[in-house]
Amino acid sequence: MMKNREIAQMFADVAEMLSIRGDQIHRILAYRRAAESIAELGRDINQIAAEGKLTDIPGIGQTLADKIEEMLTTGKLQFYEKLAQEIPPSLLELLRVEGLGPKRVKQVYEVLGVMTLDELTAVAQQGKLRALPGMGAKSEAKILAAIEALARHGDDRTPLGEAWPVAQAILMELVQVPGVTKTAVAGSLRRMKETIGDVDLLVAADDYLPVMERFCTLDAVESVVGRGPTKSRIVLLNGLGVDLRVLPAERWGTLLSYFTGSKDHNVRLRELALKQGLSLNEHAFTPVDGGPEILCADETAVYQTLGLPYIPPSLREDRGEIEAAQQGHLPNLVQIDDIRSDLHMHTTWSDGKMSVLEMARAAQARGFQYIVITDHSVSLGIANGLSIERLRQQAEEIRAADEAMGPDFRVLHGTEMEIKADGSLDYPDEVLAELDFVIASLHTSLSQPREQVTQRMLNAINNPHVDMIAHPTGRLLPDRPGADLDMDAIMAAAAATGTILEINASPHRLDLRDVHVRRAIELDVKIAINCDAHHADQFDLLHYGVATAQRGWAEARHIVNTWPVNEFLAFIR
Ligand code: DGT
Ligand code: CA
Ligand code: CA
Ligand code: ZN
Repeated sequence: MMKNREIAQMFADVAEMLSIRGDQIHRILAYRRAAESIAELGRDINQIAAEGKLTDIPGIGQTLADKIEEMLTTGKLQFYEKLAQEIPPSLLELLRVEGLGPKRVKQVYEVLGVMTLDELTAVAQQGKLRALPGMGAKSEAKILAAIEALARHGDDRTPLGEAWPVAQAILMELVQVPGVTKTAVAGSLRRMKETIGDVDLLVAADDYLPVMERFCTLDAVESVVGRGPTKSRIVLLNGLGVDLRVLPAERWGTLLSYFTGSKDHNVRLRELALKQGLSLNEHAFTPVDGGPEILCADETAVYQTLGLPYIPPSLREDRGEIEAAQQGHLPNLVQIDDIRSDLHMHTTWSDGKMSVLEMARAAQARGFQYIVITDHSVSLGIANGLSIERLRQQAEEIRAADEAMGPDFRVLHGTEMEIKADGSLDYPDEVLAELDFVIASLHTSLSQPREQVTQRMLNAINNPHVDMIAHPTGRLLPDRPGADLDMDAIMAAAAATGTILEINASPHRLDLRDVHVRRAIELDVKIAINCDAHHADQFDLLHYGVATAQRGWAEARHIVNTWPVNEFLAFIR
């Protein structure tokens, strides 16, 4: 029986094969859309088919529904088999190489007979790629570098922002099982790491069986990998693995601490315990020379037993937090309620979905005291970037909105200005001088060599009108690595000029990343946490940005949008 993921994969492969063959774009998009909507289904597609409701799935018409039926009944798709005789499926792995589009893949296949990644590496190393029309030694070297990058980054971790809502939804189900007293997310997800290997969930209950039964029969389960009385593991239809443990509530503290990790942090805790003659595991502390167990009902009790203050999960990476706790120097981490504003958002003036006033009202409703409207600049044509003339028209609308919102809320006028490929900025200085706040960012030519792309960024930082750099590296999780910036040089320049660096809270960015946040703080670079909202709903992403700041040991004082508006305005002026 074929599963959701396999059917989605089949359609995704068909889409890519059609793109290599050079089919019409709308046909390719139809298969791609079908693949996505099947991958996101919360139910087994076999059930939907049994109910005769395949065409209710978004993007599935009768033709595709017939193909799904064919796969569900025969386990095969004839259309795919026929296509595979023309376009070998092994070519699809070549498409994962950055910079290698379908046309180029077709060319290396037809001219050089290349069918696999290994063969592509070989012909590139032999210098045969550069001989193709439209290629040269430079593009050949780029492709070799991209193949290496693929080998480095090509693991299958899930972005935090995809795993988080899934975990919350499962806990919502488990908390309703009779007898359940506590539920929690653990593992890397509780530590809010940017990518997640698998989801770890914990439940406290006196009666384990109903919890396991509910867990293993969730709608989104593809398969049950292991099922026991206290622990089970499932794989969801979207491919994500989920571990669940159940224990009685009086052991909650050691259980939660153990499964929150990280492994390295746990090793340090066990060493500290042993120094006191205690062995520590997920069940309890046990005196090495015999004696009764010490049970911990919460994590504070675990740390207390070790003579430590509570250490927040986002710090538990063995990056100095144990020493800081011993010395009483743990940071007083920034919290979501400390945030008073968002400095980076888009409206219908460029590629946003709501008006200036709608964004302002939504921001006020969530407790913000000021916002900056920062639509795209002219050269980002695909995002409907603003010409100088439209930017000035927008200034009037923003002044009106500021007035309409009354004295307790400020609407400021800014821009998210492109740093162009040649390093120049998209608006002249005299236009920037008219704005309250200027963001500069890279959206194009991210793959320039390190020196060139770093210099571009330095040009922006050194411009006296530029207040902030948005999503500095431009990386996209899980697998676009972003610009190869010299971050030390960037941070030194930001510190020297008082330029703010952003933590973009969008879970596909989380850029600055945690380790860069930590470094920025050491260098006294100021940081902002922004949602880059294109719709007011995206203010909900703020917690991912705050978590990233916490993982970088940030306190509220380091984050400019925790400051009152006057303090913020004084800083940027
Ligand atoms: P992930 O899933 O790769 O994103 O990372 P984690 O940290 O969620 O790791 P995972 O799922 O393998 O295990 C969850 C937690 O359980 C981990 O953070 C610490 C604990 N744990 C698992 N295996 C070991 C182990 O062998 N030794 C110790 N000390 N702790 C472990
Ligand atoms: Ca995990
Ligand atoms: Ca796990
Ligand atoms: Zn933006």
